[in-house]
Amino acid sequence: MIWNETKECMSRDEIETLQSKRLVKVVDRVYHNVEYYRKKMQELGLEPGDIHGIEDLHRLPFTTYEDLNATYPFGLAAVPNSELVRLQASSGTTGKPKIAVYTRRDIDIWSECAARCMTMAGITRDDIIQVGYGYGLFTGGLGAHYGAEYLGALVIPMSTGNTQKLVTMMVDCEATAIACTPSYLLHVAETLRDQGLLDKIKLRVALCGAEPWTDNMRNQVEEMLHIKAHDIYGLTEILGPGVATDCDHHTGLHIWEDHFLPEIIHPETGEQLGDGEGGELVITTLTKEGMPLLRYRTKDLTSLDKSRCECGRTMARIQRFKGRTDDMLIIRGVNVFPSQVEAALLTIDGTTPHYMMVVDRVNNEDTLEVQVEVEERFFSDEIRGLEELSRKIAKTLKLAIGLNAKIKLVEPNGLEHSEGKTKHVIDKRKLY
Ligand code: DLL
Repeated sequence: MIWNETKECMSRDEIETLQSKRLVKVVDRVYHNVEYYRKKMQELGLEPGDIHGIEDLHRLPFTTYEDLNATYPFGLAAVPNSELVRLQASSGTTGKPKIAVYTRRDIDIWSECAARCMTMAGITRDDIIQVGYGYGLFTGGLGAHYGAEYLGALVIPMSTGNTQKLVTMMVDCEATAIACTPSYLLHVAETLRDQGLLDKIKLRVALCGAEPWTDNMRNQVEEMLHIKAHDIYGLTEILGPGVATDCDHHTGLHIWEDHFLPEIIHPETGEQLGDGEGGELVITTLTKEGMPLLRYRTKDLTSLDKSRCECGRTMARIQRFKGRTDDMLIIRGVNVFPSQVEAALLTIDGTTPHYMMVVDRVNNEDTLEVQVEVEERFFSDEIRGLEELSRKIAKTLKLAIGLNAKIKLVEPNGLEHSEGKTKHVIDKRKLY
């Protein structure tokens, strides 16, 4: 094991000294290895020697999604391709995914961070854990998988898409832990209940994240399944799952500050805000080799609590997320931007740019209906024309956003056309 509890309980001074040392190093590394950062720093009249520690953090440039897009795919890599061993990605606004690349050491640190989160949730090498996040470009599956293996737990790589198999194996293999999105866990719980299997499971802990959820949802799954459920946060650009998680006290998510330097800024002015003040979470990676990021703007709205937690840990706690500064939706754990739907619709002959995404939660599963205005001729045509168009739209959207959507075709002017900022999303999900 590379970590121990002492590290998680370092004094604030010790944490900040370590962060300062690592910040100086990472700034030097990106300045010399990433042309994009060198130029950004030069524009600000900065040289690596100007950054002495975390007190100088505010002088460094931000990194945004637009920077990732401008350097897509490998422009922010700080090592040659021969040193990279993995690429992961998640949706971006324009159809260009957000890419992250990792060296072998990055994968080791990621695994350690994910394993630390599992340890905080009480998962040990004696557990049998089902990973119910998607495997592939999405970081959830592989991130949780490597973390659990690092810990020494027995991993069942279920991935998503086959709930029946998941519940059958949960019973047969006596799984004691699960990692999946909270909404999927609720769906799994209902499936177990409907099949009369609730008293046949050995599950005792769940580690859920990738989407916002509430204490009410936590209570609901904990009561239904007689387990304890923990929250895990992360994002592709920074790592994947394993950036932060909550301890048994559930008073925020401890962020691994030895690897990630968090700040809260005012989303409009960019000004650094103090402990407890609400704003946008910004993270600087302190140890990443493949794609280190300076002051990455996560667009997640929250605040930080740096006081010592009742559990004894001193690493700052990310408070409940209040939303995002952009229009990204998370549907069944998949990140979706309305602009992706719009771009996909525009490739189909006969559609118009007027559409509405209706997101709901039925039986604890997210649903997506896309209402699209189509040209008049389809309505005067045979019904087959409409059906074909619906199928085509569903297929195109599945390719573009990775989700099955119910398609509802609407006659011209059937949707509200606003004169101001057009609304393209009705999100009926209640985070109760
Ligand atoms: O969702 C990584 C992950 C996988 C985290 C599995 C936890 C478990 P992305 O697909 O890049 O990465 O999406 C990142 O999802 O900026 C948040 O808006 C949201 N998000 C992630 N975890 C949480 C959470 C993964 N626990 C984006 N609570 C982030 C609320 C979350 N929102």
